[in-house]
Amino acid sequence: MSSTKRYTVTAALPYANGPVHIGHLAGCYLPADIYVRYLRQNGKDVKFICGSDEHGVAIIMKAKAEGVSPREIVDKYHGIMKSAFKEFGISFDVYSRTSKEIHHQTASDFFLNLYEKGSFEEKETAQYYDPEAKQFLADRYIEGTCPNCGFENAYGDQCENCGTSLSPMDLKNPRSRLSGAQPILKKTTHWFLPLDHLSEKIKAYIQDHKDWKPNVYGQCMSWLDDAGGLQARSMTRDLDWGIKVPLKDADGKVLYVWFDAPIGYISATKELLGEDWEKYWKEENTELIHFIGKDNIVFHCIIFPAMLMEHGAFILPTQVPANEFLNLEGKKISTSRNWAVWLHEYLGDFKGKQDALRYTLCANAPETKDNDFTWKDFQARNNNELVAIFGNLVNRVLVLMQKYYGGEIPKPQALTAADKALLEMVESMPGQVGTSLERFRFREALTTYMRLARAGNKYLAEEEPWKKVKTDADRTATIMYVAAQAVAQLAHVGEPFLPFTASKLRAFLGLELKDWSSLSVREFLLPGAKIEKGALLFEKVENDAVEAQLQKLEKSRALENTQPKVPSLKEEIPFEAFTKTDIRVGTILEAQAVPKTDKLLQLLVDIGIEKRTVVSGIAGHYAPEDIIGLQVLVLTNLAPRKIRGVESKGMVLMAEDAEGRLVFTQPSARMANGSAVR
Ligand code: B3M
Ligand code: ZN
Repeated sequence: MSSTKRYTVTAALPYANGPVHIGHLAGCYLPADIYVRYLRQNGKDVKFICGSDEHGVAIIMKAKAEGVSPREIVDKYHGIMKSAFKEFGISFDVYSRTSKEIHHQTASDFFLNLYEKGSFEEKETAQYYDPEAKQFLADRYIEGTCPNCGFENAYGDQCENCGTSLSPMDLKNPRSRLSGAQPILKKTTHWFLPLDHLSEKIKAYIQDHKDWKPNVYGQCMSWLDDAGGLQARSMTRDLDWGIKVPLKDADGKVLYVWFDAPIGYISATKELLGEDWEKYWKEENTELIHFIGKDNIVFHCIIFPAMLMEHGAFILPTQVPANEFLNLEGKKISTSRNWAVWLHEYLGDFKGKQDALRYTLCANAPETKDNDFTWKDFQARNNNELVAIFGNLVNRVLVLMQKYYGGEIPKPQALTAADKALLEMVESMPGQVGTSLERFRFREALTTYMRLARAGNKYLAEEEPWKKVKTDADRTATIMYVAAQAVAQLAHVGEPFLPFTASKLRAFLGLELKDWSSLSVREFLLPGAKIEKGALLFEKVENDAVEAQLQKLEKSRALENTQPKVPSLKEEIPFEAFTKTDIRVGTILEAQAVPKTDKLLQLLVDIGIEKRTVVSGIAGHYAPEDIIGLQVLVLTNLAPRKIRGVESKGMVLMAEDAEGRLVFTQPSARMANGSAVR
């Protein structure tokens, strides 16, 4: 075993069911790329691993929506994502895909390894099944209300609103996304990873990583401390798209996508390195670092480590720097509502401006809380920071250097306090930026970096070499020399953040890419060195470009508003079915909150024939004191139900809009209680 430290850095495998948008970039790909470029530049042995996640219900649903096969979907989006990442400068060493043979093999072997060890619990359980579509409803096939945050469109595996990982049984009001039908329960056999039995080990592992970002550590601990503790999780699914369960009698069953996807990191490493892959996954001196978004925390911090522990041959993740979410113009990014900035479209609309987006996304990275991307901010960051500060400094230095010295760095004379202060900043900046990066504080790192550009700009403005050149040749030479050192340092340390700009700038200055520890001021732009006159590094983003983007979003918003928001019609029923319902006019006599709930009111309703107790989920919409005396419609022959200990006989009929607002349905004139509705 060699003792050189290695880094295996992964970025979450994006589902190949749509193109990449800025939320993905800010969440994990950009910080991962900055981090990896930093390590590489500093001579570290690092492999940057990613690829498309091509299994799971997310893919099948998209295929259904587009009316094509899952295979066509993954081929299409894998291609789009791969080339967009590349053009944006995300410098993966490998961008693989989970439909590859090498991955199927690796994932099957992993499953069999655990199976043969007896790690799995084979269990027959009742699972949701769609009686109309005739299939089991795993993960994203099912939708319902999140038990954690109340979001109504949470998936069976996860709530995309609050990030909680779920299982279908956790959902309230479950419904099939295939047919809209109420699912029924049906028995099926699956293989479960007994997280419950592993929870002590997992807890010890997490507690060993108090250095993780607080949002990550906190989410893990709340998972572990959650009332029920960790639950065994099924690692297989009843689906026909995915990696076949490699066992006899497992027809129609595939590996759970969250079982196979993280193994995709391993398969991709194999694809990249051949036999050498093992060093990056098995040797203790390797740091395994997963860059992800917050919705993937539990899978990378608990489930995947549990799989690796059970397998036994692998190292465990040492860092999981997860970001929060990026919003767009104040609204949650949404693929289905086309509320997004798609990377491939940005690259088409803003040719050659990769660094402007990289800069804005890093400066606004949702590192500790959700953050917002706005086009106005993008424009301001580009025009007021990149153009007016960074670009201006570089341009002045290059132009004046040509003008005064034919592009040859002059020899400095005695240094003033201001010269020394700027040179000190030049010297100390890489170390400070590095410290921030090693703590995954990308915004802080970028701020420190830009501080040098600001200081250089200010220095030139104060020293005014363009005036001194007429009277004081020595002083002018010193100023220009000092300013050139700042520009050179920006070219070196800018590589991870602004790789396109940094490389252009290094070319103008005739500099090689260097290790940051060797960036001692008096070494890189020595007097006598020749530099080019260069060209502008950044262009302004004009108002009409921003307007065009805002209009694009406006179209999505308008489209959304024209789309029917009301629920689709239920299936036809015979007239007799309707005549069975007994709906009456009633008057609310009493109303009170049901204790320890925030949704329920207990009502006493006079329905003419008798007074009924009805429990109604309207507490969020009406205050009890406001509804006494109202006439309402009541379904009176509904079988009684006990709700939170209160027997409810009947149902008050409400109208509900797309936002979930509830209002009473009422007769349009006062009627005698007990009047029938027909
Ligand atoms: N494809 C989920 C996601 O895109 C998933 C990540 C897999 S990482 C192993 O949010
Ligand atoms: Zn939720």
